Amino acid sequence: MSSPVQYELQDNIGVITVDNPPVNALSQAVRQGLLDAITQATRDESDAVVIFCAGRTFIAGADIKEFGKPFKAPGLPDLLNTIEACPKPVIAALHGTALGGGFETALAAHYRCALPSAKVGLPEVKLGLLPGAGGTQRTPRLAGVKASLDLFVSGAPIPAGQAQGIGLIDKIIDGDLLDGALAWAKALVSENAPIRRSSEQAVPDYDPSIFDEYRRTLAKRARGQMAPGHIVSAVEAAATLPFDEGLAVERRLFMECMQSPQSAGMRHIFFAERQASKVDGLSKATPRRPVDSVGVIGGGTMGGGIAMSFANAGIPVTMIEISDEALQRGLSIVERNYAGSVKRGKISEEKAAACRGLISGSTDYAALADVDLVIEAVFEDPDLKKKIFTQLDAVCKPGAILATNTSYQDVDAIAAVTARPEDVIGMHFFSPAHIMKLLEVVRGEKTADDVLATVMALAKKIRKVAVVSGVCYGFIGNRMLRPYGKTTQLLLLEGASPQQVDSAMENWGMAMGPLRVFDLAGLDIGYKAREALSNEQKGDPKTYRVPDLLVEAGRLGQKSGSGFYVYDENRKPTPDPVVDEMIQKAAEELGIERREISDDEIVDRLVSALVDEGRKILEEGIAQRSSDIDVVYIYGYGFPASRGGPMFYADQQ
Ligand code: 3H9
Repeated sequence: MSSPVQYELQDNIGVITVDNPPVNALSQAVRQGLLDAITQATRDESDAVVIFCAGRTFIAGADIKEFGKPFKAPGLPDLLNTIEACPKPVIAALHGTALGGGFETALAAHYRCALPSAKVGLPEVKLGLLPGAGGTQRTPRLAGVKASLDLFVSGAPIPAGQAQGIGLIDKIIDGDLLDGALAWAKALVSENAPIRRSSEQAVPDYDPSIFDEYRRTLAKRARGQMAPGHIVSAVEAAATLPFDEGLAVERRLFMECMQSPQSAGMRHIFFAERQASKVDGLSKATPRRPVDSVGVIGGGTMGGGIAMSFANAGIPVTMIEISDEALQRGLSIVERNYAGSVKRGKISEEKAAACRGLISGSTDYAALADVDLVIEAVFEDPDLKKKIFTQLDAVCKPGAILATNTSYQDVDAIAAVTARPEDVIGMHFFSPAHIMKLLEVVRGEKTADDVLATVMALAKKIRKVAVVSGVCYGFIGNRMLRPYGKTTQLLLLEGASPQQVDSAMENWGMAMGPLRVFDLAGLDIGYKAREALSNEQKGDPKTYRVPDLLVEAGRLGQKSGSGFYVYDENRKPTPDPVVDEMIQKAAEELGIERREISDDEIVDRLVSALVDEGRKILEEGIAQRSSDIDVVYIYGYGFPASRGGPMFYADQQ
């Protein structure tokens, strides 16, 4: 089998080319190939060595598929020490995304150049890891302690220009990368430029209190996570120990992370997210319809967020509302959101203006005659939705995709009011839609394959993580939320307080406890939905007695200043003894004897409620695969990524 690493001499420069599609990950064969090539370059007549990659990117990291499998030499840290020890200048030439072990390879080279479009980063923290091939020891020696901590703790890649500004890249090359790198290598040789090993440099001065400062911040921000704290310790070792000793500390901390269930969960999610974009039985060759313009019906919070998601990807949007007044209100929400993003430094003023300029409005459905995709985002009234789809069927051009953003309703029933059910699909966004990454794509019974393929590809373009769901009440996410919510209510009646339930779940890792979520969403929403149901559909009255009492007392959640908690003007929740009394009284009336409930029992029963429903969803074929359910809960419901999602967690248990 031919090696994924080639070596050749070009005008006395040894060129090492890594060619391991799709992202040049450092598989065992690549590591071995790099070792062989650098050994050859050390011995031959080359004056300098360039490490370059074929394809769309420089090395994007260690091969994550090899993690958790038996180790095969050469190890990456040893390989990088060998590269750094090379007696001839080694130049790394970067394009695409040089990430993790890939960027660590570049840091072991003596000089680094990059295309202006390249990005570099150490994203290991997103896999529950820390840079484990010398990255935590070499980066601080080049960029200082603070910049390194920021890079490792956020895991976010930075553009080559910014990396140059902090000393991680030496030269930006415009034009052809390999030509530029070869010319620079020759210039370095003719100048007799020194061999600059990052391991031999001293860490620039820093304030020693920085480590405790980061530990304090991370204890709150990354509660319960192992990798961020270990990153701080590894950088502290870089700053205080000789290179070899620091490297040993990094190795120990990396292995602890690697063997932790947290990293296993996060690695599972990495692959689950990519797997979710694949639709079983749909060939890659399925044609896609062009989507160059979009209509959004409804200018509420949801409609506005959806419009922004498309505008942010450069796709023009027409927003439809029933009156000029409602339209202006919708457009001004969009305006406010963009202004907020500019203020928080998330986007530049120019970019915000350009995106805002892509969103226009109308009160006339005729404005949708030429759009390629329409998304209906009005409130959850099945009759209203059907009326809208009848109108869309009348005005939209043939081949336009007609999508509903419903959270619960029957997509097939909506499609049935049109003469083109094959063009109808569900696109369930999560609020705020311009920020939340999850998109449930609901495949109706008659949805055409090319419509599904188009929407899945479009999701990627608007930077969403898409998961396919079949039609059922609440699809994957909200359907699982029902037993979770019901179990929460039972726990209250049986003896837990709202704050105990919330803090048990938050300490376990949920972004927000269930009662704070209910208060945020508004208790009146569930109340109204229940009004439309028969007693049989509503189920056991114990599972909704307390929220009903709260709504009837005018406590609708955050929007009315009180719900399960009372809220101050900053929306800070405080427990309310009135609610405790209400729960106690309801328990007495329902004949429930209250008892002490442990935090473990709370977590166990709530997670089991999710998992049991998830299992049914899988059995019924609503979800394609168990990992899709995990993706829905991580990206849409604040489930901790370090637990790998409810189904992965259940498997681990
Ligand atoms: C590390 O380096 C540890 C070291 O510090 C220490 C070691 C001792 N391995 O995302 P895409 C696959 S930890 C294996 O759709 P894009 C991916 O599964 C690593 N496979 O493309 C997918 O496969 P498929 C640190 C990988 O263009 C295909 O490539 N590095 C890896 O949207 C395309 O991926 C990272 O964490 C990998 N490392 O984005 C970087 N990476 O087609 C992780 C990707 O079968 N990678 N695949 O579904 C990324 O962030 C993105 O993939 C990247 C490209 C930005 C590179």
